[in-house]
Order: sequence, then C-alpha cells, then structure tokens
Amino acid sequence: MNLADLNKIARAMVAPGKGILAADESSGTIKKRFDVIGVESTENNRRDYREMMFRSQEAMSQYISGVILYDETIWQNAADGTPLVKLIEQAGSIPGIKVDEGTQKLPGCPGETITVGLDKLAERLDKYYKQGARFAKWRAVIDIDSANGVPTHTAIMTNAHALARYAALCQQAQIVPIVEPEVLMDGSHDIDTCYQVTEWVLKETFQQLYFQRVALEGMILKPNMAVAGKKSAKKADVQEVAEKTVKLLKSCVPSAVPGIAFLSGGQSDEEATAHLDAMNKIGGLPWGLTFSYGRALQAAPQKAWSGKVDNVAAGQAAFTHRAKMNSLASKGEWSASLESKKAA
Ligand code: 5MM
Repeated sequence: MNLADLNKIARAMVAPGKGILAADESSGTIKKRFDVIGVESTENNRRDYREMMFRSQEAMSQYISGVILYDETIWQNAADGTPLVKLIEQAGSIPGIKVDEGTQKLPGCPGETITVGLDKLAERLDKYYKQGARFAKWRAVIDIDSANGVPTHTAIMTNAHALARYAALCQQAQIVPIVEPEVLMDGSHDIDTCYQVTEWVLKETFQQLYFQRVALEGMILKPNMAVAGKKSAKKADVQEVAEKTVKLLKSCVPSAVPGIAFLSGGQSDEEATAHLDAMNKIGGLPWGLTFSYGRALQAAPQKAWSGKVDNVAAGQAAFTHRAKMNSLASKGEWSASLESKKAA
C-alpha cells in the first residue's frame, strides 16, 4: 500500500468546491428511478442517462471530483464507443466503483440487514483498478425502529466489521475506500435519536477500522446527517441539523480522515444543499465536508431528461445547476436566492 498516493486521491475527492456524484444505483434502484419518469430501464437507456451526466462539461470539470459507478457502468462505452470511464477522466474527475453486493437479512435480528460482498473482493478490486477505479464504496444500512429494539448491537457491530474488512482490502489494492454507514431517515424518530444512533454507529465503525489496521489518511467517510425521521412529528430546522451534525462528527471522526462526503438519504434537493452549506458556514472543521449525493443530485436531471434525446441539454443544465449549488454549499457560499438562477 502506498499511503501517500491514497491520501492524494482522498484529498482530491474532497477538494475545495468539489464533491462526489453517487451514480451507483443497482439495477433494481435505477429501475425505480426510471419508473418515476416513465423510462424503461434497459441497458442502453441506463447508459444514455449516465452518459448525459458525464458529458456535462462544466459540472464534471468544476464541481464533481469523482463518480461512484455501478459494475455495469464501469464496463460500458458511450454511444460513440468511448469508455464511460474515459469520459469521466477526460473531464478531470475520478472514477470510483460500488463494490458491495447489497444487503441480506441478518440472522436473529428481525428487520435488520448485513451488507455482503466480501468473498472474492480482493480479486474484484484488482480488476476495477485496472479498469480505472481509484476509489470504492460500500454501504451499510442501519434502521431505527426504537419500539422494536432496532438497531441492535449485533447489526451495528457486524456491519462495522464488514465495512472495516472492505476498507482494508481496498487499501491493499491501492483503492481509496468510501466507508458509508447509513442510518436511515425512514422512521418517526426525532433528531436526537438519530444523533445517538449515528454516534453509536460511527464509534463502532472507527473502532473496527482501527482493529483492522485501516489508515485513516487514505479513506473518506460517507455518513448521514443528524436529521429527524421522515415520519417524525418534530422537524429540525436547518441550523439545528447543521449544529448537531457538526458536533456529532467532531466527537466521532478523527482529524486524520481527509474528508467527509454526505449521502442525502431522501432529503429534498434544496434541503441537502442548505444543510451542507450551514455546516460549512460554521467553519473550523478538521476535514473537508462535502457531498456524495445520489438522489439530491439526480432527481432534477432525471425529470428534465425523461428519456428523450431532445431533452439532453435540459438534463445537463439541471445536473450542472445542482452540482454548482452543492459546490457552493461545500464552501459555505450558497444562498437560497441562487436557486432561481438556473444554469444556461
Ligand atoms: C445511488 O444509490 C446508491 C446505491 O444504492 P443501491 O445499492 O440501493 O442501489 C446509494 O448507496 C447511494 O450512493 C447513497 O445512498 C447516497 O445516495 P443518496 O440518494 O442517499 O444521496
């Protein structure tokens, strides 16, 4: 492992004003997204959609440091035969790859899951590296259902263990691991419950990363923010989310970690941007704090594109606008008034 090179990539992933595009929807997830816009989820449509984003020159060269790809995408060529990985590289962005293989039921823990994909991961990482991937992602999913004793320590501990195993294998393959322990915002819990569960998850994750000898300088953390559940009667405002999330991360994430890139988790586009901006306005943070959004970057371009060739320019404008708003938020320079000034 060359830690200096891993650290260089990790820092580039959270370079000032830049963040990550999570375009690693598995086949099932992208089908759900395409269903919303009435587009059939064929291999060519998935390629055309992603090619549209990767050819958004302003967004990819100025605001998007890296793209998380799904296995199908990393091997695909654009319509003109150029490998999609090359399009990303030509724009000055870094290709990455989702390497987890989804979740399975966790035995003995009703309603909870364990993320799988460690078997043969070392071999897969070597192939992805040769194909151009310089970072990877693994997502653990932790639900909150306090009435039913969820999450359990079993789910948190086994998922943290798997995250650390994955991260160690990535570093051995000279690939920067994005460590993503996602505490879902699906429940009716309040922000303080989310805070406590996320704190538990992060403490356990960093303990496992230490036990498994992962070099913190060569990784990126992709956490959820501290937010109230979607069904909570008690919403938290932007400032409360920002202050509690910053406090939470400062107490759990060592300063050796180069950067933290949030998932959006079902927040609206503008909420995800406003929260990131408010945190960066607080300032004085020991790590880069940016975005690694899936839905909050792609909902608008998906709608604008809607599977039509004639809409490619509109889709790219919508993608560029969201990428720019989040770029500004990653520097604490966003304001709601900028939302109306759409990219040309
Ligand atoms: C883009 O979606 C990613 C893949 O999800 P599936 O494996 O379920 O298809 C997902 O891991 C994503 O990278 C993160 O959840 C962040 O995306 P959001 O939409 O939460 O910002």
